[in-house]
Amino acid sequence: MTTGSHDPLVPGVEKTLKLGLDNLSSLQTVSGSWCGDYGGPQFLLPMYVFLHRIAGRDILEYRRGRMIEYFFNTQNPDGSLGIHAQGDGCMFTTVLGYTALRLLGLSRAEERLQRMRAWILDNGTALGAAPWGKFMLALLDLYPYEGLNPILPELWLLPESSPVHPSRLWCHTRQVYLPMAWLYGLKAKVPADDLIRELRKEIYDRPYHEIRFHGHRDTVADTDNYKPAGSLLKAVNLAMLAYEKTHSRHIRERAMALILRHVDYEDRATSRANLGPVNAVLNRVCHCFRPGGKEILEPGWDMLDRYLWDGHDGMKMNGYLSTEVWDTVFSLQAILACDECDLAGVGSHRDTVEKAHDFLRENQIVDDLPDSEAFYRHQSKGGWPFCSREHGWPITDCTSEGLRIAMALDGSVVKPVSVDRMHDAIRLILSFQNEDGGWSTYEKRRGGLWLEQLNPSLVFGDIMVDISYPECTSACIQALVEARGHFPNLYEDRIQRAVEDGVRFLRASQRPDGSWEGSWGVCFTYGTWFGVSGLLAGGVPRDDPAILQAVGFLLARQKQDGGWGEHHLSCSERRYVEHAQSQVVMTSWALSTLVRAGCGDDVAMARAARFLVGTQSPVGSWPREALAGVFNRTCLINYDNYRHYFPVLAMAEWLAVQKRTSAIRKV
Ligand code: LAN
Repeated sequence: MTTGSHDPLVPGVEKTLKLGLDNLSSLQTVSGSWCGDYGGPQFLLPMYVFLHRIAGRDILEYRRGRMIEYFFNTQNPDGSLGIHAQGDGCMFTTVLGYTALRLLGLSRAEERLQRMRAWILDNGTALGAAPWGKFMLALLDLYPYEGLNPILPELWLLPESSPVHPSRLWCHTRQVYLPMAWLYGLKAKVPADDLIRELRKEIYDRPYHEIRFHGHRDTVADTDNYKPAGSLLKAVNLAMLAYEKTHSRHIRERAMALILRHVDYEDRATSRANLGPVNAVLNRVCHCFRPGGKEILEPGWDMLDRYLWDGHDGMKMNGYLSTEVWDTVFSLQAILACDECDLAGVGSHRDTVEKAHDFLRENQIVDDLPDSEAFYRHQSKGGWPFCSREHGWPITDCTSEGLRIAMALDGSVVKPVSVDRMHDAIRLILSFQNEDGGWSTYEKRRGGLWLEQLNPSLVFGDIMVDISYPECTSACIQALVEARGHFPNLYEDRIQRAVEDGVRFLRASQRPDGSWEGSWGVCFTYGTWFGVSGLLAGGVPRDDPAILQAVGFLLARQKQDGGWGEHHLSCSERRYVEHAQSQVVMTSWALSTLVRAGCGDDVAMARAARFLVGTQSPVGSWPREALAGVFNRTCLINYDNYRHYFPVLAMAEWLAVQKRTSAIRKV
């Protein structure tokens, strides 16, 4: 099989790329961004529905219908809901989903609900829901607070030097447990009505008043018990219980007031979007229960409703305010890669690129927050968020990808990102680096790894500390190296050192089989794409054993049809689990990795390219397949636009090499 310019594969790839580019371009929104379905986690929509019950706010008729459709479309044949839309039954999400459907107006007699309820009763009832599920039920008076392990507000009063002070936690965990602690302190619940009294009969197998809930604090269904409580967590829970029974009212009041200051700060700092969907709901639940809360709630509903997504399978709550910055940087990377192989990516899509670049420029965060230290916020100035500027939380890799695009288009767009702003981004990236050489997601690592033993969620893994990740580290290395080329002499020594340390982290996190474990995509295919790209950017030569081993890892997993397919169980089981079918997005990551690594196996790469050509639809897009995004080991999330830009990016990189080598051959 030849892959030179005479091979029919090259014109086939060219045609595929042109169509893919046009399709990508047609998906751009009026604001210049790309933005996609970000559903997957199944606990979010119920939380949205619960909040409406608590706040007494109606959900529009159209939305109600589409939400019901969503639950039904993602329901498993056995009646359950998974923790994510493609997962096996999970008590946490099935009980919340069932309750949400009842709140949305469905009758218990509805066949779908009967099946759901049968699953709940067969698998241990709501008593086995993971702690976040029980907490949400408690707010509706469907589970009493004495059946919960305490979430003490007083933790916020600990000295900041304490190793368990909340400021040491990963920001998502911190911001979720913040409103939870306040609501726990208040034992907040809405008065039960007839529907709630009926529900009490439906989600348990015994009369509610006969259940000794305090004996079920640690009851958890097998389906929900990914990270079982260890002896340290159990001991801490007992100690907190003892404290809860004897706590001083005065100290509690101080803690509660402090928490509300943090809640209000987070609302202000994010234009009421809040860091993520869970604290967006819970902060609002807090407002429902505080004096004068209605005035705080009222102006914020529009922002909350931006989390809703009316998708192909119904209406869901997205996992983030939007995916705009992230989708836009990768769409632009794909378009730019087409330039590299003379496919006139930018040239033929000038307007698209200008508008997208404008969007990115306008969505860089330009200021630090006032009083940020008191509220444990790292600097923000110069950063890019995952979604849009008003959200205000900068992320290490979003900042890096944003900066890379800004530098790549500097000089070719009408209004480039200013030099000062690019310098701000570089400084911010440098400030984020950890002592181990790697980069975390939002902040520098603040807590000890041992804190994971106190993970009270049980259903998620790795939520306690923002550790260094190969993905974030790779993106930061790539950005810093390109920054060194773009701004020679700027922070030269610091960048040099940062890159060297980053490379050291990547080397140390490579697994003996040559792969890297991804944390935010499925899984080893995703991680290895970043591991290899980061090492190469950091100056590691292509014949380095680390690169060769990574290439070997991928080649050994290519399927008969030329594609790669990794199952999401890889993420929870932490070993490569093959998916029965090849997946377009994973094949794109693998192909891009091999091309960048200068893999000697032309046949393998040609087969991968042929797979991508063959799976494209007539309009230039690729099919929706298994979910390829993940967080915290167990929960998948849909990056719907990955199938639109990653195949283009990978094939364009492949084609550029084909053209270069055939040009050399001609010479
Ligand atoms: C995200 C979304 C973006 C994502 C990337 C930038 C793509 C990644 O490279 C780093 C991690 C990050 C920032 C990320 C982390 C976990 C998030 C925030 C999410 C997957 C979106 C939703 C998820 C959040 C934790 C969901 C709420 C659940 C909890 C367990 C708190």
